[in-house]
Amino acid sequence: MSPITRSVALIGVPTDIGAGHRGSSMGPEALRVARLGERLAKRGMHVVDRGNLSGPLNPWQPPTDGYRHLDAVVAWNTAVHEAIHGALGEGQLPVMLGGDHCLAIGSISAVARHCRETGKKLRVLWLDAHADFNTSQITPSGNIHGMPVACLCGYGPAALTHIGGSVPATTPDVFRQIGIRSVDEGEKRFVHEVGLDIYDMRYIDEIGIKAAMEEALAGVDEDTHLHVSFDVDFLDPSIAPGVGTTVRGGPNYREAQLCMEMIADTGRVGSLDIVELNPAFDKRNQTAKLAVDLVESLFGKSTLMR
Ligand code: NNH
Ligand code: MN
Ligand code: MN
Ligand code: MN
Repeated sequence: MSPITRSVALIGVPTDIGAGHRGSSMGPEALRVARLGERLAKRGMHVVDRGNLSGPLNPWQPPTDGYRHLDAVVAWNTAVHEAIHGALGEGQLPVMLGGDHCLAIGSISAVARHCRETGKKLRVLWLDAHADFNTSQITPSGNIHGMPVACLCGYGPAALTHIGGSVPATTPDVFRQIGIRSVDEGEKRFVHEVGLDIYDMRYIDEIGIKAAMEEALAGVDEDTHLHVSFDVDFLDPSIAPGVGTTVRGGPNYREAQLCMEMIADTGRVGSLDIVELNPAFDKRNQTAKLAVDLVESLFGKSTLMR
């Protein structure tokens, strides 16, 4: 029942191949330096650090046909898909240490495949300042870390939408996006068209994080596999400066902590991405330490005295 007895696999993916700034390739090591593994082990989890996946270096080229580094993004995500699917098959709870958010194409397609094989219902909590629902037609940047949710829903280049076999890997209704406050023009129209369930910061400010999380978690039951895709730029930049794309007006520490605690309370977390952490923008690894602290809450560390 409780994730506390679970075996956790840490899978490092040291690349910034889909991002618009260099440096998220250093994310896995920053999380290790912040003692992610030790902290989860202290919570009673059996932690296996599987080291890092490998893939092509970042050639730092401009976009072609609306995509930057498409071939290399495919290579990294193929490796991610296999590693995450393998860990799930062994009964482990995979924690992907990114890396930029394009890698969620590989991780979530693997989780979706695992859910099809085991008959579980998938729910993805997408914690992010951004909706990541761009396509090559509407992207302002060509950066594929702005496209993973669209790719997972079948909108994207075949080489990415086909990772994991079934196309689309998943559907918009499995997603709940939380903390959103920066969506591009064309992207905004597209998320409305497909009906993505977005708990934007305006909504959270109006109804509060508690009510928003209750809505986002409604319907989660014992047959649900919860995947949390934690883009560290979800957090307000005043507490989390170590990301490439800061957006003001994000959740503060207490809101983020309650969010994580409420997810933990479901007992259904089955996989996690920690992405977009960028030590090149950080000071004294404070953002990695904060991310580790919040991931402890996600795995059951509670401030509750009752
Ligand atoms: N929406 C922008 C783009 O597509 C920025 C995406 N950046 C992110 N996403 N960090 O989470 O280029
Ligand atoms: Mn399998
Ligand atoms: Mn993102
Ligand atoms: Mn983001």
